[in-house]
Amino acid sequence: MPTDPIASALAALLLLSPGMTGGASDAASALADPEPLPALERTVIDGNWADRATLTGRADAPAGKHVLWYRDPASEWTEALPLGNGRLGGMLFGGVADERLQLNEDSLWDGYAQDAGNPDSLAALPEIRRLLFEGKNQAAVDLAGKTMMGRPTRIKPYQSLGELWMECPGLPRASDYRRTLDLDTAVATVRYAHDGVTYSREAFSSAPARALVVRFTADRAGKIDLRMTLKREKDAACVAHPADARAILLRGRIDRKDEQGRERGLRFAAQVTARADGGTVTNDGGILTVRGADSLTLLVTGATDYRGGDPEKRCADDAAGAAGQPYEALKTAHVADHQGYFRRVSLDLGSAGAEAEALPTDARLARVKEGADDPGLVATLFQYGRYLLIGSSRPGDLPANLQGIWAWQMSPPWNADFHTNINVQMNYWPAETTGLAELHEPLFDLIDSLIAPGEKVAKTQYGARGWVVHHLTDAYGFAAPADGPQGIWPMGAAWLAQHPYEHYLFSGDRAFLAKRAYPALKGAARFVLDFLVEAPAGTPVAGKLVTNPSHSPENAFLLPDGSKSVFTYGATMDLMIVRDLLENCVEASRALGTDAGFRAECEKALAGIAPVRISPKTGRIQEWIEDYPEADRNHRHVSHLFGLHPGRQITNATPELHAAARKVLEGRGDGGTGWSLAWKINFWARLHDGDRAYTLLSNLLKNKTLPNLFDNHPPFQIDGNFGATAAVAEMLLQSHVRAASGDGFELHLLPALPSAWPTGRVTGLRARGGVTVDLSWENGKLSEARLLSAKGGPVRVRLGDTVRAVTLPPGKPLALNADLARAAE
Ligand code: FUC
Repeated sequence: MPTDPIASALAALLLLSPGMTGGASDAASALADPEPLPALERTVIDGNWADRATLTGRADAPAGKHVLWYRDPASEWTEALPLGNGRLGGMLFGGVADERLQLNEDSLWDGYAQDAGNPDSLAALPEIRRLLFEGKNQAAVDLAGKTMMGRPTRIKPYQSLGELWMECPGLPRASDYRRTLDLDTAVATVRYAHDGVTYSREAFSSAPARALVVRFTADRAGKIDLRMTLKREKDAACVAHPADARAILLRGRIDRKDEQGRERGLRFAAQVTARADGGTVTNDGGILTVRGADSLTLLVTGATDYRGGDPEKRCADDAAGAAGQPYEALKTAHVADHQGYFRRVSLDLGSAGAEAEALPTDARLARVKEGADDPGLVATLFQYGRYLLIGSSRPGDLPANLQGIWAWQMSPPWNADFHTNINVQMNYWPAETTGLAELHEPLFDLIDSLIAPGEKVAKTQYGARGWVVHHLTDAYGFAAPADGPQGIWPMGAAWLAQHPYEHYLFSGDRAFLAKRAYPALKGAARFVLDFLVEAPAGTPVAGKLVTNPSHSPENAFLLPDGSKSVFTYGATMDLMIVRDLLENCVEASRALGTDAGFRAECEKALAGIAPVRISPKTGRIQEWIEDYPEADRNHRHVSHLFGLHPGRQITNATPELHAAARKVLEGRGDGGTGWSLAWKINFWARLHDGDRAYTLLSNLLKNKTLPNLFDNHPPFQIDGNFGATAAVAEMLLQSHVRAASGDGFELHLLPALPSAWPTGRVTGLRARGGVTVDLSWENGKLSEARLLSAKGGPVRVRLGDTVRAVTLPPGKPLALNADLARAAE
């Protein structure tokens, strides 16, 4: 008989209930285990994790092009591997003796809908504006702080759903351990050997099955033994499922009351259903024990009542749906669904050699940190951003938040919210260009859901038409200024509205433009038109239209008396966002042949907006109307280059601004936080400087990438992943410039190809105007471009200084050679 308490408890159970499968109540009485179960001894959930098994031996590299893999289980959350079906997320640690699957559901947000607009704002606004125009910034901050902040001033966080903790007591040691995540299949695996038996595990989060699936197998019968329970730091308890002997249920409700003392917290649930082949499954008050199984499939479901319904019923229904299919069918459907998105784009940037490519991902990353190039790893990072968007943003779900859907805390950094002064937008930069346009939809839904609450705040706080959002929002329509004075940034809606318009530019979908994009644009523009004011005499832009109050996201400047301020009027970013928005409104209303009066209003404002200013001292685009020195020269936000990216005001056609933008970037330097670096790579790509873009991309990989390739702001923040993916696409293909004639776009091929990628190939990139582009190049020169447009039509194609007008046949690829001439068929 084994002597340790777990093993003896398991052995006792085996003796007491031979051959029993799934008799929960019998099992409960049979499991007379006086010892505390080690799986329950872990009471503290934190970012770290220790697998108690001792590992020996060295596993071989797995097959596959874009596979993350490791020779150890994760010991920190940012080493675990993310799985997601858009809604249901899991972080798999891959332990041998102790396994952890941390769970998320995308709607599990603390808080509730409330009208946070501050009614004191409207009366104070004229005075705040006067103070700012007169340079009395601190007095303006004080007054705005008292009158403009939302009520409440803070939102509540997105939270972890819970954790599935598993324990495999018979596995104190293992050899040849390996865990992997194949981006092409979206399946994670764990494999190791012990005592002559090879154990394997596979896990994925399936969109078709609405469930996370974890499968345990061994190459010898009867070898699967484990216990498991669901945990959550607060507001929930795990019980035996009342209706399913082989399931455990985490039931919870967020403890949140409104001012009247009414319970407003979401209800939520997670369910784990065990399906064993052979052996026994017993269920003891929230602990499932599997003993002697040949194989085991766990179906993990999760739900909240954010969209109504009963979460426990939803979990049970989803589990029942998944349980009706054999494991292989679940896996096949999942892989097909994932690949339907993932395989639209392929990328090959060259290789650092077979030896480097055979290293585990963490070792490859370490090699890059030491200065080595690894184009294969860059391609994997690019694809990882796409993988993460497929995993965190499916139609019908909430958009990817600051951590996608993956967050282990009850209060993650920055609430894992939707930050609207760069971050949530950055999440969606790769959506259109890398062939994932449908995954943009959750952002459009969020935008639609913000219009009504945004209209209330626009009216209450500014007496304006239209809708406004400030620097962040949550899942409940928060639209007022939050946190502190940096939250008084009424440009969130104006920026967000760029996204549905871009979707139209890429898709050409006029019905979408009319129904979804135009209403969002028009409402955001109405707010802006009412918010703009004329700068008074005595200011550098007297008589011109400016925003007020205003600030350049999160950056401070030094006033002549040496004091610091964040508050001003007409910050450059505001003016660029406003211009972008109004120009998009003009284009959209023309395309729809509608709203001539409103169009004229936009055009009039466009003619009056204060111009972007270039500092006579530094030659840089000024961040503010006055040429203030910035308080932090390397500040992470480079807001005053909005017009370079994601806007399209600064191009080759504006050489002075182009040069002044470059000077801004030189000034800010080649470092930065994760997303900041990602943004700068996009900027350098738009400046057509591939080598500089590559330097920053290398810096991102070296300094801001965690072992599981999550971007490290720090801490982990997913926008840097999405921004990096978008940037690589932007280095290979751009289409934001309008063709010189007609209303088509210029497809700029390899606009920022770095010398580090002399030979490569990309397929499936998307350009505005609905064109799919495949490119191959050798020795830094284009070999062939293939352009495919469903509708066909004229486009301009640019390669360096060569520009050719071509007409694409509908639905048939057109191949161009290195001279942009039609390639021989
Ligand atoms: C922006 C940044 C912060 C952080 C936060 C979530 O406001 O300035 O650095 O990334 O978003």
